[in-house]
Amino acid sequence: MNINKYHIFINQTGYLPNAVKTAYMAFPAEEFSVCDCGGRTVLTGRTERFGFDSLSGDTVFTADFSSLEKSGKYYISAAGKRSAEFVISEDVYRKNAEMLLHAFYYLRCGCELEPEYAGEFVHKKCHTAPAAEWYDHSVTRDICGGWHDAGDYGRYVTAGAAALQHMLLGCRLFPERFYRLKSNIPPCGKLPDILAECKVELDWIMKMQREDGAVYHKATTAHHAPFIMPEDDTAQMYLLPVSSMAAADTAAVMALASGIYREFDGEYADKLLKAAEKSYKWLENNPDFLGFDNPEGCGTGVYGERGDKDNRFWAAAELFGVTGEEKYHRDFRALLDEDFPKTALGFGEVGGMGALAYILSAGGDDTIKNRLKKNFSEKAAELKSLSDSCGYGTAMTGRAFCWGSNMNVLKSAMTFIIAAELCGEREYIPYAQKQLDYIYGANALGISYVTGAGEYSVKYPHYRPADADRIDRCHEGFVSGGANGRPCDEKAIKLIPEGTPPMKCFVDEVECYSLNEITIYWNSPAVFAAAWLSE
Ligand code: 9MR
Ligand code: ZN
Repeated sequence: MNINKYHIFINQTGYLPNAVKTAYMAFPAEEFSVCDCGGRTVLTGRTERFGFDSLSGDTVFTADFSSLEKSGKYYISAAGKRSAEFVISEDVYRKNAEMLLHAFYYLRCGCELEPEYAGEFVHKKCHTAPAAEWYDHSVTRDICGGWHDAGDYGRYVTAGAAALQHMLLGCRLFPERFYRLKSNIPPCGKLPDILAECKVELDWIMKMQREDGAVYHKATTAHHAPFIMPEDDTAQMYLLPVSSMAAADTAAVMALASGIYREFDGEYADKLLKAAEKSYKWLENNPDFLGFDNPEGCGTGVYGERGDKDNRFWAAAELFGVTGEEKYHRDFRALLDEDFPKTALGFGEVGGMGALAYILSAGGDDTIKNRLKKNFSEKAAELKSLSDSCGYGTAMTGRAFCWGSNMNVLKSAMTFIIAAELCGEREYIPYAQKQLDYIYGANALGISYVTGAGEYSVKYPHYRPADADRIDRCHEGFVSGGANGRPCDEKAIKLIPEGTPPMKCFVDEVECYSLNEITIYWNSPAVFAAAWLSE
């Protein structure tokens, strides 16, 4: 059991010296003090009564200790209760970002994880056998590589493309911050670590691309493996049917990547661009939506979508950005007034990714660019008012506490950063940081949702190797899915009493996949936000 002995909730990994710093408590206290770890009081202040917060069911009091800027290790106390320890330091977020990035190494498939890079969390080569098409087993392919998606060992193209987009967008916008991240992974030519890690997934997606440019939606066994190590999961691997979302996301992310890798490796950049054009050609020849649902007998993740217009929009925007060709511009404009959110940065909704690609393109129409930026401004304003009306400062509605709610928190952080950087609205910077504070422990349960980050952090994520490796602890750097007001796995339903406020619908239990799983696209927006805050 993972029990919190603290009652004052803070970002347990710490704060940048000049950051806004808030501690939260769900008990009345008039005064608080900040102590250094020798127990000396370094700051005292009065708390503020926030009042009732409906997302947590708490009456919240806050303590603002922003004026403390001196580097060091501290804790907070009030009314005889205290917080976990935290630091104030210039490099907290660089470290956080590196830890989050290194988690992707543990998810690598098809290769051995070596002690030099994985410490004790090694495993042998996994999932190396060729995969067979679901409907025609005589068609087989080598699709070795990529990242395991999550707690399961499936590999899904649209999920991979979203995770790549978050990290590659960061590289595109803030190359210095992202390229200096060190992740302790095998070196790969001259590539910065983040690009070396992303190349693993890019190479795999290229293997999922058919000769005609169509892309298999996913590669999984028929059902999720039991809790065994990946190398012991030797059931037949299948290639599930192609989808137009997979083709469009492939075109988009390959085009985005080709622009980024060109600086380091022209040949690889050409290969990426060819792959992008090939899938785009397939999309042109196949204008109708080709969705995905599991065929009978397949029980792994679906990643279905109700349309592909936003995926095609993203693909056209990235290809326009990297080639400047008018035909992509025309396709992009033709989709502009379609009804899908133009700020969405998810794995199912990718309209925001298309908007960003267009905003960042060298050509393009300024009127359209301004309109797309305005959408992000408006979205940030909406999120700011949610954050202001939440006792714990998180930009969430009750509904947003769904399976993988932490992705919603982290996407809000991304939106605040985008509004600050691309629309010049610097007032959103503290709001971006507050979302990370929530993730790292400033929430109603006082838990840090990143494994190994902070004294009271998630220890038992739903992640097969963590349970199967016989090592007592999980390695660090995984973002847990987080609180879910509509838990749907058996154990969570049993453990979470009916009527629990959404922010408190969480338990750190390995069986609870609808609360405590991990995935690549929950880590990736965290890498984006943490790396951005690293400077
Ligand atoms: O992250 C997905 C979540 O938003 C959905 O509600 C859920 C149910 O469809 O599926 C999640 O994705 C899972 C995927 O299907 C398989 N790999 C693990 C993913 C994370 O739980
Ligand atoms: Zn594997």
